[in-house]
Amino acid sequence: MCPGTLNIRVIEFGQHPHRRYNPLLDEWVLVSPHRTQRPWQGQQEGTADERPSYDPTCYLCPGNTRAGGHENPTYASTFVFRNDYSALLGESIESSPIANPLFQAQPVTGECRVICFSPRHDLTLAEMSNFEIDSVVKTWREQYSELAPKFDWVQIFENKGAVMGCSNPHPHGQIWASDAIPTLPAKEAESQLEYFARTGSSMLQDVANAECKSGERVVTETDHWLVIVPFWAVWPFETLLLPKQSTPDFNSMSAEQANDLPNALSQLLVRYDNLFETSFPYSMGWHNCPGNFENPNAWTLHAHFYPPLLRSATIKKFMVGYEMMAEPQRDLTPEQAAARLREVSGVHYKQK
Ligand code: H2U
Ligand code: ZN
Repeated sequence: MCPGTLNIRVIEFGQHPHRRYNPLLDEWVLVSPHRTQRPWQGQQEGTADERPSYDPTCYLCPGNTRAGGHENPTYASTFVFRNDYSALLGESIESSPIANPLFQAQPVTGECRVICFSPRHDLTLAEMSNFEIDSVVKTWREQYSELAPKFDWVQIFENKGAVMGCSNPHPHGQIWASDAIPTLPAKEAESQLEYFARTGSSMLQDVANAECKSGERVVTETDHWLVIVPFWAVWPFETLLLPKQSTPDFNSMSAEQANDLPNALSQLLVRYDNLFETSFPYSMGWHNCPGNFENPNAWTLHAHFYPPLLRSATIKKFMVGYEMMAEPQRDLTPEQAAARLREVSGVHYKQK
């Protein structure tokens, strides 16, 4: 190299360690693509997944008695009940005076519910028909309509798979509605408001437009929905489901968007299962616009999917060490993850 020549190299995403910015949470993630080849001799998760369509010992199957003593009806589609062990309660209590600002506490009230997605103990959303998934979407929307006027935050979510701490394999999700906006949605609110104030458009609408155009992080798209591995994804096969045309929440969603949603969910979840030919574990959740939000146009309805699996049905990503002490880190790039998910079949492996 001649003296005085600058040795400038730009980041190659698939090769160089780099950090990426998450504008929703105002956080950074370390990407280390050169590390994907390292050996693994640690924990292996189990994959067995044979279940009967009805389990007499399951707390969630139709007609069975739950842990709290209540009897489930012989439901035929979805079934919602108040969580027998709710993390949030309805009783409102007074705030105690703050003696020391280093030790603050505040009261919180709310309501927790459980949604059974199907009477069938052996199904998962990934294996349900679009018609069956539509019942789940309708239930989510009804629950949101009922709870959103009463609570500032309605968190609809699903923990799937024992590896995610799911307590029961019967297909189900949960709702935790609270009068306080929890930490992560509060950050998203602040970021989206700030972005709208600065640019005059919704952050996730701009993300959807850019991702549709480039296509490199798109997993699948339908007429009205887009599934991407976000540029700033932390989990190996993390995805973001968002409408192509921004809408703040389930109530404001168009009929076309609602009708098309089961299709988008199915396409993503079938691909997840096909990736390692296993019932793919994840935590997913909907982020609807909070109640009394000062600018609903700034907020885009979206769902996050955080699956822990990394390299096979038995090898998961651990968020430990550097992740706990410094910041999240990933090996596989989001572009590589999206390509892997795009390449797998859209037909569920069990149907082949
Ligand atoms: P998971 O989504 O993590 O599996 O949690 C299931 C919820 O179902 C859990 O919050 C509730 C638990 O309190 N549950 C009942 O309300 N009644 C029961 O009989 C079993 C589980
Ligand atoms: Zn069951």
